[in-house]
Amino acid sequence: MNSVKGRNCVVVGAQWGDEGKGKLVDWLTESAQGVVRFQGGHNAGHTLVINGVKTALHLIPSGIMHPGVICYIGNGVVLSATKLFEEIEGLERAGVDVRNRLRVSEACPLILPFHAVLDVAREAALERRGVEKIGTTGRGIGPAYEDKVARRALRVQDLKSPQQFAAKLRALLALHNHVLVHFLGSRDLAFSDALAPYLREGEVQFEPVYEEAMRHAELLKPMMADVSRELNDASSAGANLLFEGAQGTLLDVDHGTYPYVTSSNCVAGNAAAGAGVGPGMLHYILGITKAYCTRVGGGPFPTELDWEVPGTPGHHMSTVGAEKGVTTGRSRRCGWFDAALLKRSAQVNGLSGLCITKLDVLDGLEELGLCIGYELDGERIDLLPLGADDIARCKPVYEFMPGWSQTTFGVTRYEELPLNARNYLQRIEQVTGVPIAMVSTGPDRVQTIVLQ
Ligand code: 2SA
Ligand code: GDP
Ligand code: MG
Repeated sequence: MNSVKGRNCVVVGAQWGDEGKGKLVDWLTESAQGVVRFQGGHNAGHTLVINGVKTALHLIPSGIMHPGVICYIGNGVVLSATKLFEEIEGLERAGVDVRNRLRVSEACPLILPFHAVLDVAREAALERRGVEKIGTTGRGIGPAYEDKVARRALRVQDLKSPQQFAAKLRALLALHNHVLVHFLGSRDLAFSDALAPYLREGEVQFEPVYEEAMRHAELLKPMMADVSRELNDASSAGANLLFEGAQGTLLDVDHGTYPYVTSSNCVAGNAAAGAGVGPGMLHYILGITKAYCTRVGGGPFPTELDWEVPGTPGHHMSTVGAEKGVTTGRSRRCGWFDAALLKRSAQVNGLSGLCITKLDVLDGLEELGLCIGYELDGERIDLLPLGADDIARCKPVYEFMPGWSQTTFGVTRYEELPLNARNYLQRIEQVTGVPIAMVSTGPDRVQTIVLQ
C-alpha cells in the first residue's frame, strides 16, 4: 500500500458509503505524511475510534489525529467555511492542533447557506410531486456542484477580494432567489434553525451571507493554498500521500445508481482531478467494503433486507452494526453482501485490494447470503447494470454460506478467525476477483487484520 517511500494510496468506498473509510485512513496514516480529501463536502461522516475515543469528521481529512501529518482539502471538495470552522473548533477543544496542518485549495467552490436552502427545497418539491426523494443530506452539496459546472461558483480564492465577492454573490443570489420563490414555493417550507437567520419572506438575504463569508475569509487566509503544487512538491520530496474518498462508488454521479447518487465522482480516478495530481501518482487503490451492505437515502438496493423487523438478519445488521448516519442520524438500510456490485466497483476504480470491514457484525448469524448475480428481464447477469431503472429490476441470485457463532470482535490475526468466517472472506475474494488486503473487526484503530 503506502508503506514504501514515495508510494501513494487511494482509499475509496466500494459500496454506498460508510464502509469504514475514516477508520482505515486513520490506520494507514501511520505510514503517510499527507492526507487529501478530493471530492464531496460536509455530507461525509468519517468515524475514527482511537483508544476508545470516537471522533466524527466531515470535511477534515481522517489523518488529522496523527501529529505532524499535513491534511489537504483539494479543489474537488465543495467547502462550507461555516462547517469547516465548527469542525476545527471541535477538534481544538479536544486538544488537536489543526490550523498549522490544514491546507485548503483556493480552487474549492464554496457552499453558501442558500445551497442548503435549495437542496432542502428541491427534495420537498419531489415529495410534493409524489416522486421518490433522492434522500440527500440537505447540506447543499448538489446545488454547490451545479454552480461549479455552470461556471458561476464563488471559490475560496474569491474571499480574498471583498468587492469582487460581493458582486458575484449578488448575481448568484438574484438567480437562486428567483428559483426559490417562483418554482419551489419556499415560503411553505420548514428550514432548520441554522438556515433561519439567512431567510426573510422566502428569500435568502445578501447581508448575513456576505458578512459571515468575510468573517471566515480572515480565518481561512492562512490555510489557503495551491494544494496541487504542494502535493506535487511533497511527492517529489518522497512523501507518502493518502487520498481519502468520501461517499462510495455506487453514489458516484456517473457510475452510481443515477439519479440516486451524490453530485461528485467518488471513484479513485477522481483523486487525481480533485487534488490536482497526475494519475501516475495513484499507486495503490484500496476499496473499502462492509462484510454486508448498507445504503442511506433513496434509490435501488437489490440485496436489501427487511431491517426493521426484530429477529431478522437485516435487523441484526442494523442494530449490532449501529447503522445510523454520522451526519444526519438517519437509519441506514441493510442487506446481504453484493459481489456483483463489488465487481462493478472493482472495474470502475481499478481496485488493487479490498478491506472488508465490520466482519464482527455478522457474528452469530446462522447463515449468510452472498449475491453473485441477478436475474434482469429473464436474463442472468453477473455485474451490476448501469443506472437506477435497470438496477431496480434486478432480482438477486444468492449463494448461502454457514455463519459462525464465535466472536471475531477485535481479532487481529487472520488465523484466529473462525473457519466459516475465513471461508466467507475467501468466497468474496473468488467472486469479486479482488484480493483481500485487510479485514476490520471493530471500530477501533487497533481492531485490524493485515493480510498483504
Ligand atoms: P448529497 O447530500 O447530495 O450528497 O446526497 C446524495 C446521496 O448521497 C448519499 N450520501 C451519503 N451516503 C452515505 N453516507 C454519507 N455520509 C453520512 C454518513 C450520511 C448521513 O457518514 O453517515 O449522515 O446521513 C453520505 N453523504 C451523502 C445521500 O444519502 C444520498 O443518497
Ligand atoms: P465512512 O464514512 O466510510 O468513514 O464510515 P462511517 O464512519 O460513516 O461508518 C462506519 C461505522 O462503522 C463507524 O461508526 C465506525 O466506527 C464503524 N466501524 C468501522 N469499522 C468497523 C468494524 O470493523 N466493526 C465495527 N463493529 N464497526 C466498525
Ligand atoms: Mg460515513
